[in-house]
Amino acid sequence: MSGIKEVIINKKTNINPIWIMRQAGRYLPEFREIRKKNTDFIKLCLNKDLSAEITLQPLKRFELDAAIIFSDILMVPYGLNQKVEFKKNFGPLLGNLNINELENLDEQSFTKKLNPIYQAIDLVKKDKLTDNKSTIGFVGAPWTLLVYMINKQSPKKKLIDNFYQDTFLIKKILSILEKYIKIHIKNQIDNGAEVIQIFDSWAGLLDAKNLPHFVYNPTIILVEYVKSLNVPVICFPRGIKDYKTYCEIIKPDAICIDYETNPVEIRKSIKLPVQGGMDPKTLLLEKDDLKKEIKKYLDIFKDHPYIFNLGHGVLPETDPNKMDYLVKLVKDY
Ligand code: 1CP
Repeated sequence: MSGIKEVIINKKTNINPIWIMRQAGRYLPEFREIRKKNTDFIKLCLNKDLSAEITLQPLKRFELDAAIIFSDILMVPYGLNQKVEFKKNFGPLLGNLNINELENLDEQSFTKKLNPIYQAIDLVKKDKLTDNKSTIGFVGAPWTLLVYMINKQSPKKKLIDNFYQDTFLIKKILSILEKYIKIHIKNQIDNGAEVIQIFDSWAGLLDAKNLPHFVYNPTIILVEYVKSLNVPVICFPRGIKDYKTYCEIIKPDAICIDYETNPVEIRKSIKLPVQGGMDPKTLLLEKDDLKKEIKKYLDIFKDHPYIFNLGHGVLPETDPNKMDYLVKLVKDY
């Protein structure tokens, strides 16, 4: 059994498996080489051979315990026929939503459109590099996808003023997302994904009174669905203030924490296996300071089932040598 599953399923402590969010990506020169020649990001995600190759790139360099498939949470809106493009120096840009089109979706054409992702998972799973490792599939949580689908761009700056206005549309999108995220999860599992991570990157935008409607209720349905398929599920509700309540309500198999969350508090209040936490900016520090911070997380979670990861994606300016140093330190701890 992979280290990741030993922690999640058997609650093992002191083995410290490690994978890193965005481990396949822009900090790697071999990725940038491929990306330069493939300017259309969506097309790149739908190229099964390149997607599999990019997924495996970090495993060739570092002793990581998991492969996370090179894709994007916005492939679901794309599969739902919303226009999605990634503009240079801007980020994702989505097209208008057509409510009639949303009504006329069908399962087969969604799966057909996203099929190269599933083929890439199959390729990754069959590669020797993933022997004894976990192949991780993922989805965006309904709330985070709703944010992109209505906001049509990153809410980094802010949500559009009338974001909540069209309650009919919001309800419709959430019910469609529930159905199609499930299909996307099932397709990934059928093709070899052994763990599912649910990214709720914009959960932190909501205040406590809106969490039940937009985060808790839709996420519980997905978590129960993944569990019913006998696959472990990790949730990452980035930016929420109350991880304890989230865990009590959602009951994921493991919880991924962001870098603004106090790990000592998490260790005290949460019994579930924990993943992540360290600030991605730590990897930009000198090795001595980096080492201190890595040791801090490992010490805090020393008698707790813990998967090492960052508290958000690895930054593009990260030196791959620092990543190497990190992985070796965690392995030798
Ligand atoms: O070359 C480039 O410009 C593309 C950069 C890039 C990459 C490498 C994007 C654009 N997505 C990805 C891959 C990706 N995205 C993975 C691959 C697997 C891995 O982790 O190695 C994963 C899991 C994601 C998930 C994802 N996409 C999230 C959730 C995690 C998070 O970062 O909070 C989100 C929010 C997205 C949307 C997205 N994709 C890309 C961008 C620039 C954004 C927007 C982020 C924002 O709104 O600020």
